[in-house]
Amino acid sequence: MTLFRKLLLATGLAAAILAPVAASAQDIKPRIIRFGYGLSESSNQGRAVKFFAEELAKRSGGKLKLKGFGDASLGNDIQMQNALIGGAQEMMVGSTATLVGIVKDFGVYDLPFLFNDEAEADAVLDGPFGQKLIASLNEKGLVGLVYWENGFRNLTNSKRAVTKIEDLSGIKLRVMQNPVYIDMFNRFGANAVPLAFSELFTALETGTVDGQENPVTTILSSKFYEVQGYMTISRHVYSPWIVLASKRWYDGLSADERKILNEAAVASRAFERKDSREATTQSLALLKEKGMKINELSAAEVARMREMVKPAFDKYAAEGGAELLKDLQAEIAKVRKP
Ligand code: TF8
Repeated sequence: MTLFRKLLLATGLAAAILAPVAASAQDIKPRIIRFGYGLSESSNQGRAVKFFAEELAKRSGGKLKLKGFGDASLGNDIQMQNALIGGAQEMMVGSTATLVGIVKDFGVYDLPFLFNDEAEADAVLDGPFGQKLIASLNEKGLVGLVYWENGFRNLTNSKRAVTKIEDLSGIKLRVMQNPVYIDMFNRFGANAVPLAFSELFTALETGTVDGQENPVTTILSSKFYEVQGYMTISRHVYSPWIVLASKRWYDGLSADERKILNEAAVASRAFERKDSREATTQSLALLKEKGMKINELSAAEVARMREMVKPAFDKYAAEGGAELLKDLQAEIAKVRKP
């Protein structure tokens, strides 16, 4: 061995120099990954899925082929979760809120007015609290890769402008299939109707429900402005999306494939959050242009709502969520700017 080679090995430089050779010898099989999602291809969700597919192709020399299936064409969130658990589908993205049937703890994110802004959400979700919740999916047959941003949720309806809580009275409001949401909106005086997102547009159109709540990006991309005249910027819940893989499938991947998948997921997270945040401002302007009557909930009204839903927090704590809620609030306090 030459002195040069010896030196290389000793300093560990060899690994770096030989890395390109190793890359081509990586254990990657050609695979098709069926990735389901509920929104349209042109939504922020659709754009992020496309980005993810491109990243995977780039990092795997085209071997890992992600095929996106939008508009809930593989099923709604809950149906897809079950398909992943059974191994009939490889991947999906959906709201954490719809995971409560599998891991109840995910409901903690749905309590209202927890996060003040996106930076707080990022820090907590990507930090130990959010990662511990993600890890709890493994024993249920799911692998959580990363959180994406769905966003702060706002109210829309076809009846009237909502400027105070009382305006919600009697409004049939579609909520996600999640007890925290049902409880919260019933306390606000609405008539909460749990329904899969895939059925929402028709339900609004036919008057089965009068209103719904979602981030402005979704209100635009799902064309809710066509059937909803009023929007109230309430930002009542910060809603995360979670990118999931079937554990059965994931366990069959090589270490190299898993590494590529995880790294592409992290890249997609950065893309998705930036893109969604840019789209939020733009969506608001477009919704105005489409003729929606938009008002912002006053600080005083938000304070009233906070007061009104205190019992929802107590209920959540009493039903076994006390410690989790305390942990979450402590994590938020750590990252909150004074
Ligand atoms: C909802 C959610 C949905 C998302 C999407 C289907 O209201 O916010 O928009 O989970 O992935 O159901």
